[in-house]
Amino acid sequence: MTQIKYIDSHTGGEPTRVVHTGTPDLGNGSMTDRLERLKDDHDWLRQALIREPRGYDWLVGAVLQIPCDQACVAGVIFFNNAGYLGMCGHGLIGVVETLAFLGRIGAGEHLFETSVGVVSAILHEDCTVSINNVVSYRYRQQVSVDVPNEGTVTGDIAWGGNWFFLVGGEKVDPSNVARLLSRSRRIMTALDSQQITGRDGGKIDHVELFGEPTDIAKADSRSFVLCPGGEYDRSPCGTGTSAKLSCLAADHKLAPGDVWRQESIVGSVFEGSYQNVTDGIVPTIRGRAYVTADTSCVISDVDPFRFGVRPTADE
Ligand code: PYC
Repeated sequence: MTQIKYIDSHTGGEPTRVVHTGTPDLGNGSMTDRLERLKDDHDWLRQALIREPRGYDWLVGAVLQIPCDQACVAGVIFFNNAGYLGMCGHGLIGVVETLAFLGRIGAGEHLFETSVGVVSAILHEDCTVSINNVVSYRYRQQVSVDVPNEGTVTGDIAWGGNWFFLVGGEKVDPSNVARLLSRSRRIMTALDSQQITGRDGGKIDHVELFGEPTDIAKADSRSFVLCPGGEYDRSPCGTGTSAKLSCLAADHKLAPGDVWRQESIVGSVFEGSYQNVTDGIVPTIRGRAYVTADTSCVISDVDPFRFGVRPTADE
């Protein structure tokens, strides 16, 4: 029998499960090395926590690690139903709230090691969190893809810690979720089959559809984000908002330091801004997480479904 302790939270409606006790030994290497070790030798942890009956398809998991760099408060490895994520914006906001809940950090700036680099986060006095994401950039503009049942769809390819294909002109509304899911999945499959990738062949594993916000007094845009594993982000997506900011910057539609308010399909909002750097922008994303559970889970050797009932299609 194995016992794992984790804290659940949600950031703008999107859940994060942060494992803080009971993680297998992943060594002392970089977060990339430890991610590989988790994937190769201990994927059971991801399966047990994300698959039913303990989890569900849109849940993101995070494992806390002792960082290599003593300037960092923690190392973090993110995963979901399909595998492992380089960075996760809503997830990092959840990690900050979780560490505050555990009494490990207070208000102020904190550094985190991830598999795509060191990112900083500020826990504000009002309990909101700002993350300074990895350098983000638009890789290609106005790329066409042939999508079954639809024809040519044109969008931008941008990096925000994950690879995104960004398409405008959508009606983003909860009443439209079935259609948004079906359309974004078809776009994702078409990108893959037509070998349209990010830089160095990086797989585009997020599709972001944009439309008008519910209320222009509340937000500048509303988005629907399809994640690897076939589910959609309930939050405005931190890495997706970073990718969007890189396109706005490249198009000179948002000045450095100005605020962009990105609304999600469920109506939650992240505030984003950026600073220019040589090879792109450094996005800042601000949102709030709330703890929903403080749990110890039991993985029994005799439970036939201890590692979940089924793999997802993408696993
Ligand atoms: O907030 O960056 C994000 C994210 C990625 C996948 C789900 N959420």
